[in-house]
Amino acid sequence: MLRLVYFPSPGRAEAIRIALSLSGVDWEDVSIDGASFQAMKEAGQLPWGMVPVLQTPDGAIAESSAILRYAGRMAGLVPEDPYQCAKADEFIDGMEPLSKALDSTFGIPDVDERIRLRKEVFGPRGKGSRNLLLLERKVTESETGWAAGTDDMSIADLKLFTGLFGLFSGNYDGIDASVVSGYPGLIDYHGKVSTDPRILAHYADVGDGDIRWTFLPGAFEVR
Ligand SMILES: N[C@@H](CCC(=O)N[C@@H](CS)C(=O)NCC(=O)O)C(=O)O
Repeated sequence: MLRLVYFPSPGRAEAIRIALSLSGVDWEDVSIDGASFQAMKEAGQLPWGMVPVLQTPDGAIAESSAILRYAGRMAGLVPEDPYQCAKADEFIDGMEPLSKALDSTFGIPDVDERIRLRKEVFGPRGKGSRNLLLLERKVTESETGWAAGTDDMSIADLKLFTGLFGLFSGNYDGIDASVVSGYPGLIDYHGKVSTDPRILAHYADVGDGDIRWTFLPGAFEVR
């Protein structure tokens, strides 16, 4: 039995959750709060002092991308071809600046200041906007439409789809779904992944009011 430990939000665990579900292995989605996080940290159960962590019979694995590669292999979402595998890895590592663009806004206690900084990140010259443009170019240039140009959906798609569109659920003050409307290539990509039968089945029970609404088909199409 594998146990994935994270906060209840999609965040850095969502791609792993999809991979574990698609793999068919026996796994448990363990949601923790701040107090349990501290307790686990103090008990030395978090290899790098952070979550997500995957508890396996061999020991705990940390770092969301490492866990995604592990779970993705079981789900058949790591390409066997070495070049395609490396391109998927490249994409995953290349996405880190998008997370970093927001990192500095998380520790800001004042909500107005937090909102101001985040609007700047996704403003005309913000780091977030630059990253969205780059990601849009990547998916538009992909011959297969999959993020890393792989023959089939890969772990890079799980990371991009959840890591990018999850930012616009309303869970983060100052960032809303209207940002995505400026990137038609990303909306097309959202359509490709969200309507893939594997992804559709995974989110079959999710409704419009759920924090995961951004993963449903049509989420960013103008209504
Ligand atoms: N590079 C790590 C970053 C993990 C990370 O930032 N985790 C956050 C939650 S999203 C965390 O554990 N924060 C609590 C803390 O740092 O005290 C990964 O990708 O897994």
